[in-house]
This record gives sequence, structure tokens and C-alpha cells, in this order.
Amino acid sequence: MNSEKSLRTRNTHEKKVKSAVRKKLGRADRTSLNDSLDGEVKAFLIDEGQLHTYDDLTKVNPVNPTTVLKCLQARYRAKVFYTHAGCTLVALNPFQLIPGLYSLDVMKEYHCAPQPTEFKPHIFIVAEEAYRNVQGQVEPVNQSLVVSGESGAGKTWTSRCLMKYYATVAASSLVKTQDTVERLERRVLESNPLMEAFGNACTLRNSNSSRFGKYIQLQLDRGQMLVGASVQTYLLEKTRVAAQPMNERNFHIFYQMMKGANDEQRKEWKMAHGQRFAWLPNSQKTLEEDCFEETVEAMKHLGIDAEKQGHIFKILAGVLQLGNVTFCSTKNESQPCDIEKQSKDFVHNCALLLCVPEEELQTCLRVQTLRAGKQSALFKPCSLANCSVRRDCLAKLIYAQLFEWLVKFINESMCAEKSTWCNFIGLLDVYGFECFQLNNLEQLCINYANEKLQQHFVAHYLKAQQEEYVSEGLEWSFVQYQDNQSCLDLIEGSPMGVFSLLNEECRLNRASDAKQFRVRLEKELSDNSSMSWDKFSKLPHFTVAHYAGKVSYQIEGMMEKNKDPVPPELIHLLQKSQNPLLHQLFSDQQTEDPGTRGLKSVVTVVSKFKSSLESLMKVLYSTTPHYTRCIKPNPECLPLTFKKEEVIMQLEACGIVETIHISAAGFPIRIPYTSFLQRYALISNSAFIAQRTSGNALLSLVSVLFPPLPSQP
Ligand code: AOV
Ligand code: MG
Repeated sequence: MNSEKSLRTRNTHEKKVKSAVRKKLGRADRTSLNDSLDGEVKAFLIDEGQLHTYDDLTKVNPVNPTTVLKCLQARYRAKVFYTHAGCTLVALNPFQLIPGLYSLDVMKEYHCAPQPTEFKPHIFIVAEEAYRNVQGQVEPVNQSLVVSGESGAGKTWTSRCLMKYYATVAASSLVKTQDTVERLERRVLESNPLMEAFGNACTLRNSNSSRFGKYIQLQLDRGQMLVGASVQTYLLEKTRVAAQPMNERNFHIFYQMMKGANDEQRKEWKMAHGQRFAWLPNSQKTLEEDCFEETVEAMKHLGIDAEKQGHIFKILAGVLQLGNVTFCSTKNESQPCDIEKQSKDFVHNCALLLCVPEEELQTCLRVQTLRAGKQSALFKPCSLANCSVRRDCLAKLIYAQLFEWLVKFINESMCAEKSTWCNFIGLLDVYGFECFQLNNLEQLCINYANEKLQQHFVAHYLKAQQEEYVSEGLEWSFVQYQDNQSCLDLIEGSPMGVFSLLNEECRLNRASDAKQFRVRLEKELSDNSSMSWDKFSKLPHFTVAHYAGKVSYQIEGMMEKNKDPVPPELIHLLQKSQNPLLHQLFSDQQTEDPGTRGLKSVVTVVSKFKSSLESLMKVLYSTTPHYTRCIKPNPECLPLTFKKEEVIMQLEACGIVETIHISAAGFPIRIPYTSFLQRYALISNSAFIAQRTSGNALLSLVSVLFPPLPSQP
């Protein structure tokens, strides 16, 4: 391509800048400006064969989805997986181990470089930038690394890389000689496999899908050394314990036990070889994640001793037995359902493993206790369907509580005393955007969390940067971007939003009718452009246009999931457990009086989730964020396979193109005005300097070197 041709293809902004500058070039200082322009022109001249060399997408020209896609594809083909996109880093998932990409030497290179940004784009640049930013220009600032992307895009992998980076660079060799510190780094790293064993599962989209969200704060002392960590988790998808979607699996830990137990453990846990468990589908699939030893090792390092481990595994084994318990109705309706003959052993084993009285376990699965005043109680046999609901509820209750305990234990093991740390770097890894054939409350919450993060990104970068240009008095035509406020209003709006209406329905505690709720939603929310309905669908549902795509949610079962009722009898039963850990998990649990249940103060799942996300957002807004957008290059998770349609959808959904556009059309270099003056004052017009109080570097460069021409007579 010759320069004439390339000049013709430049986008409007570049044309404007260059012609404005050329006009002013009729005067002095031609040479220096020519140098800087030549730099820019060269960038436009690079041909398609060189696309893989573009480290920053702001350099592609013109910036549009096609060119950005081409560039990323060229880089992926050249096995270059990271690319800057203005303020964000795009990470393409190779779905294959890339030797040496995350080695200790590479970490050191980025950490020791005077200017890491001069190196190839890498997740370690983001890590290092955040690490250096902690010190701040005026005072220390906490940092957040927000990793987003759809399910299977590589968020958890990326946050693991980041943790390894900090555990390496923030641990000086001097401190490392002390035994305690060495153990701390190990604990921080070991918290990953442990939490993943209990909180991750194989789904249709990712064989190691996080079924909970987490925000880890790495605590740094004054000398920027890692002295501790704490983790906050969000909404574990506990329904998976008792019901696994087709072709998906339960949480990894169950398969790990099943595959990794020794003979003695098998006997104790009633897990004979070849034993079939209803709640362990697809166990023939062998995954990398099925490594029991790794989990046990992590437990050991985090301080969970052999005795406690024994308690944990017995509880989990008890849950598996419970899954095999089935019921059948009796002829006499006033009698409770029977436990099916072939299930008798399972219910016996379950009671044995959970260390609860068998008789009582059997009763509370099949009979509801209705309190009549303080002293007396009525017993009502449960319907067949209800017996299964109670069985599943017991499993979910135990698992969720155990997970919570585990997180608390991990925190106690890693967290530093408040007086020893002063700043933190937070790593956010939540479940990615999900759209299955059937979506329910779990997906609504997951996708809502992703909407909140998208809003944070939009507010922080797209909005804030453009507003800054305006406030600095720079000439700027606003770049349009997709604002997801209407979708958020639809979900979290009060008093009229999906969550509020759902809560209201739950509070009324009437026999939940999905159709009725669907009518209510239509009546109250059909004005919102993000809401729609598929007229031909037979099942009651509603469709939300999320920033990442449309998702239809089934209404059936949503109310029950939101109420998440726990029969008090189940808690009473677990409080009687002789397993010290299980007993501890429920010892201080309050049970509601069934007489007043459901009337006023039900804390629903969505209310809890919403408020935990709001606290997270507050923390995020108080820190300096760094964004990494993980992209899943193909839905089948195939190594080194780039499917354009998949990638373009994700790029568009997360507004990458707009981000690049703003960065490219905007001013890529910003130097504080005082530093700028120090450097260029010599060649400037002194009157002009006095006028300006702040400014953007590129514009300042042009303006200072070439003050406006005097008006023509
Ligand atoms: P996710 O966290 O974004 O999905 P993961 O981090 O679990 O996705 O990544 C999915 C899989 O992609 C991993 O198990 C790895 O096999 C592979 N992978 C990701 N990043 C890399 C990389 N940089 N190098 C090599 N392989 C990689 V979810 O948790 O489902 O939203 O809820
Ligand atoms: Mg994940």
C-alpha cells in the first residue's frame, strides 16, 4: 500500500487531527510534528499480513468489528493470545497449555521491567500495573482486577494466573525464608483447588465451570508484600447437589471421592466400586479436575486436619446416600409415604454417615410438623412429590452450609490481622453469562451479576472517559455505546422490577401459580424494552435482552427457588448429629416457627444476592479497576480453534469495539499538565501556558507547539 492510498482510508477522526495539524504546519516546528505523524501513518500502512503484530487494537484502522476480529484472528493463528484494547486487555482462550507462557521467568521479566507495557501484551502487564498503582501518585489506592467473559472463556484460569503472579512477586526472597510467610503464599494458592473442588462442576459449556462467584482480596503491607488474603463468595448454585441438568455433573468433590478413595475409605463411606448414585451422573467422564489427592493436599495446607477431613467426607458420603432414597405412596392417604424397599439400605447408610437417628430421618423426610401453639404439634403426611422435595432440601441445606464453613475456614487460615496490612488488590471471578435451553432463577442471578459488572465497566470507562474530555473542554463527539441501564431497571427496579415482583409473590405466600406471575410481569413490565415474550412458547416464561444476548427464563419453580423454604424439622434433625462438624454447622441456626412462616420477613434468594452484589459494587467503585475480557473462541472448547461468529458476538456484547473506538478516537497518551510543561515548556508560547490549567497530552502537544493562527485581517 502506498501512503496516498492509506491516507484515503483513514477514519474521520484521524483525518481531522492530521489536517488540522497540517494547516498549522505552514509555520515552524515542522520536523518534530512530522516525526510524530510519521509514527501514526506507519501504523496505518501495515498490511493485513502484519495484522498479528498489532499489540493494541486501537491501532487497527478503521476500528470496526470486522477489522478487530481479523486482527484477533491473525494473532490467535500466530499463537498470540493477549491483545490490548485501550484500557482493557483481551484474552483469547487457547484451550491448550502454552509452554512457558506463565513461567517464573516470564513473571520476573514483567515484574522487573522499567516499563512492562513495552513488553508483549500479557495478563502479567495488568497484574504489574495494578501492583505498581497501589502506591498511587498521592496516596495508596486499592486495586481491583475485574475478569469477565462468558462461561468457559477463561476467567478462573486468569485469576489463578494473577494469584500465582502476586504470590511470586509480592513475596520477597528475604521474607520467604521465614517459614510462616512461605506457608501463607501456599495457602493462598491452595485455596483455589479446594474451593473449585466444592464449588465447580462440569457443565455443557465448561468442564470446570465455577458455580459460585468470588472476590479475593490480596492483602499487602506497607512494603507491598503479600501478608494475607480474604475471600468473599457469592451465591453457590446449591440446587446442583440434588439435580444436575442433562449431560452435566454434580460438584467435582463427589467424583473425586468416588474415584480417589482407598479401600478403607470406601468401606467407611459406603462407596463400593461400581456403586451407582443417582446424584452422580456422567461419572464415567474422567476430568483433570477429578484429582482427590490435590484436594486433600490443599486441605492439609490450609489447616484442615485428618480428623476434620474425615467429618467432611462422611457428610458428603451421607448426602450421596440420601440421593438414592426414593418413596412410594401408601394405600391409606392418612399414612405417610413409604420409603421404597430398595432404598432402605440407603436411608440406613445415610443416617449412619450423617450420625443422625435413622427413625427421625425417615420421619422428617415424610411428615410435616405443624405447630399448634407452644406445646402441641400436628403431624401431616407429605405428598409423594413433597417427600422428594424435602430430601433434596436436606441435601442442599447440608452442602451449602458446608461450603460456607469451608470458605470461613479458608479465610481464617489466610486472613492477616488488620493492623498488618494496609492495601489490597482484589480479584473478581464470577460465573460467566449463561444461556441454556432451560434457564431459571440461577441463570437470572448469574446474568444479573454480569449485567452489574458491565454497568461498572460502562460507568467507569466509557462514560467517565468521555465526560472527562468534555470537562477538559476538548472538542469531542460522543461515541455511542450500549448502556444496559434499562435491563438493570427491569431486573432490580423497585417497586416494579422482576426481583421485586418475585419477592412480592413470595411474600404473599399464595399457592404459586406461574401463569399468574407471568400475567403480572406482562402487566407491569411490558413497557421496558428489554422485556419480551415468545408468543408461541407453551411454558410460562419471560425473555430478557441482556447486553450479551437474549435469555428466556422459565417461571415454573422460580417462586419456590426464591423462597428456598427449609422445614424446621430438618434443622432440628441435623442439630442432633453426632458428627461434630455437622452439628457445628447447624448449632446456631434459628428455625422459623412454621405458624408464621412465609408472612413477612422472608429473606429471599434474590434479595440476599442483590444486597451482596451491591456491597461488592461499593468495593469495586472504591478501587481502581483493571479490566480483562476473556473471549471463548469456540463453543466446543477445542484447542486453537477460532470461530468468527462466536468471537464477534462476544466482542459486540461486551462493547469491546466501542471501547477501542473511544481509546482510538480519543487521546491515547495522557500526561499530567505539570509533567507536560516540564518537558515541553521550552518550545512553547509562554502566554499560552499560563492560560491552561490541565489538559490532554496529545491535544496539548498540538496546541502548544502550534498555537492558533492569528485571525486573518
Ligand atoms: P470461566 O471461569 O470463564 O468459565 P475457565 O477459566 O474455567 O472459564 O476456563 C475454561 C477452560 O479453558 C479451562 O479449564 C482451561 O482448560 C482453558 N483455559 C482457559 N484459559 C486458558 C489459558 N490461558 N491457557 C490454557 N488453557 C486455558 V465459568 O467458571 O463456566 O463462567 O461459570
Ligand atoms: Mg470460572
